[in-house]
Amino acid sequence: MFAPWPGMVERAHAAGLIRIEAHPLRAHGLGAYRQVDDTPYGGGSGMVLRPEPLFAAVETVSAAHPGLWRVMLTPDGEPLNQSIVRGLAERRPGLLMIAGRYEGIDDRVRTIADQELSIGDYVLSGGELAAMVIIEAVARLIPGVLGNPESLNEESFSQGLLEYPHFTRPEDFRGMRVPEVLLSGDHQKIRAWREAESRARTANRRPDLLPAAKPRPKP
Ligand code: JD2
Repeated sequence: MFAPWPGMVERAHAAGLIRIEAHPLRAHGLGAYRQVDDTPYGGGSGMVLRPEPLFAAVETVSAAHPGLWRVMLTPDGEPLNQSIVRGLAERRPGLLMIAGRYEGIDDRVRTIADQELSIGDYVLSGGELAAMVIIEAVARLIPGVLGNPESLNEESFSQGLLEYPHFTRPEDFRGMRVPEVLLSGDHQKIRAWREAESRARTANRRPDLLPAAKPRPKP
């Protein structure tokens, strides 16, 4: 069956581990042309999403699926991070994501949302891709969606650090050798090396993450 989402999300959906529905705003548009946008009060360029279609859509979906946590995607929302993603993944029965379009959304729409999120400091033309980013980040935390759940605890950001470098075969690729410690079989040494690499990489590339990083466990 066709699904506009790739790979893991599609498999999780097919396996019944997650359910995704799309509810086009147009179904709640106004008048013969099912209008969902209008010109901004106070003038200016660009169109603004009207509140009625959005409220109608949210109320319709909420009536069919009571209790969904309402997330609105917006450039001025709280910046998304893995800790927020973990919180979203625990919401039951699930999420209702509000994805607008146009140059803006009528500000009264905020009042219908439980949480306003942004996926980063750049400008998109609408909230749909942001919603898909959240779908993928959340779905992989749902039990059974990922093949190997242990990898979740080790991966990037789960300890607040960037990941250690990974290597696979061959041992020597064009003169670039796999670090000797990884071939040693000494798992305590390997763990220490990975932790040090993780910290060094975070300090070099993302020093902003370090204050929040989990302190090194005492030996
Ligand atoms: C959206 C638009 C206002 C400029 C609905 C943009 C987003 N990280 C992010 N960047 N942009 C968005 C986003 C989300 C929803 C909408 N637009 C266009 N609105 C100013 C452009 C309309 C997130 N999340």
